[in-house]
Amino acid sequence: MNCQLMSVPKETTQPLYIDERRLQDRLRSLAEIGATPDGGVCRLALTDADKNGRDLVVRWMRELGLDVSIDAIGNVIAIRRGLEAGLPVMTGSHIDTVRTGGHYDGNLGVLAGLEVIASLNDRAVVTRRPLAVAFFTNEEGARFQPDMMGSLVYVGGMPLEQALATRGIDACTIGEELARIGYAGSKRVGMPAVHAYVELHVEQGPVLEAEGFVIGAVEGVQGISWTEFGINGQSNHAGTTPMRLRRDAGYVAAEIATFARRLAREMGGNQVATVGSLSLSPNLVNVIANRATMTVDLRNTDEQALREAEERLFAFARDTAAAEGVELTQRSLARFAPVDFAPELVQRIEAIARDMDLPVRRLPSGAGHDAQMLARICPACMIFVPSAGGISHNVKEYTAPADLRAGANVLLRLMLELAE
Ligand code: HGY
Ligand code: MN
Ligand code: MN
Repeated sequence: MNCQLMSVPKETTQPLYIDERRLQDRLRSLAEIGATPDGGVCRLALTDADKNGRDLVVRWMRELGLDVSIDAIGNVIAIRRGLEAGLPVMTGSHIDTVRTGGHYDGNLGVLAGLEVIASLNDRAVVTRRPLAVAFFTNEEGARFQPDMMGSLVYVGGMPLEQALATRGIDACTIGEELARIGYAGSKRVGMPAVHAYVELHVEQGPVLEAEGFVIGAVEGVQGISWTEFGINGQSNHAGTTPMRLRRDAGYVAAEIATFARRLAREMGGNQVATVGSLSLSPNLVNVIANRATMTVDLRNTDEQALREAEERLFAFARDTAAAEGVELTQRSLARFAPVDFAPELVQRIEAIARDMDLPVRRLPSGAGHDAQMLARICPACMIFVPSAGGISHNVKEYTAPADLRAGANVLLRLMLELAE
């Protein structure tokens, strides 16, 4: 990093570090919004809890002297001016959570970004390029699908009107909810364009902890395929209906769910399959279900293998439904091919970590992230820190303070490098 380019007063030629207590304080304060009795967080996208979380983070952004703008899909982009105008170096993530969310998924990336800004403010460091800290709307995709929706619209991967018209699992639309919580921004989506994007995130998996690494230099994100199946059979009496006369939607849903599991096991490699939601109607002990609605989440780092998994699942669902005499409908909720991050940035993450004596390894991301969308418009990368027990999307999600500090310091260094 070339100091004379930064108007850095003499006393700050020491290396810069983040203030971990301030970062921890912000993580704790944000986690109080939407806090659940079991110690977790529930801030589903565009709910009142999400609004309250947004308001708090926007307040912090303004207190840090950032120029805050809200775009038409509710993404919030906060800019710190540089010595020169031009495209900013951006960091960020999301602050919406799943229903059983923890304190770190998404939140760490946004608040570590604010901590980078605060650390630069403390030392009156002004970078050559502008810096930006963003949080994107509906990264989780739990209430409205697909996931990573705000960043997908930001990079032009989904038309704004289509996103605004998207109806969630509770029948509200994105557009209605953005207006209701006051985050239907006026700024055109996709502004500003970005020089480079760096996202700090918890790994949400077991690898770093199991192998004793502190930093993950993420090579890319695996492919994602979300499908919703609708199964229409015939309700009938559980006691009087002979097995040969049944058109049992519940049975077909159960067969599809166990097939998905067997398929992932049989394909091996990085193939994973999840049935995360399944509802039956009328959902009564003595009535054969006439309706089932379920989702299947398939992922693989290899696009070809993911397509094979989809084809086999869809064929099995069709055949099983036909054999049971029920009607099958299917709808894609999300479909993203695997994404590679910028190799030169992955290398910089490794080099910075090594320079700071932090054990680092490369790995793919099992989870989807906003960074995979930003990679469509600029060089993008991700820094991972360990998740205790590999747990996430679970109230027990935890990352040790030393690891949070390490990740945020690597983020600070890389952003300073990219901003010069
Ligand atoms: O589903 C995902 O991978 C992310 O948490 N939205
Ligand atoms: Mn996340
Ligand atoms: Mn998540």
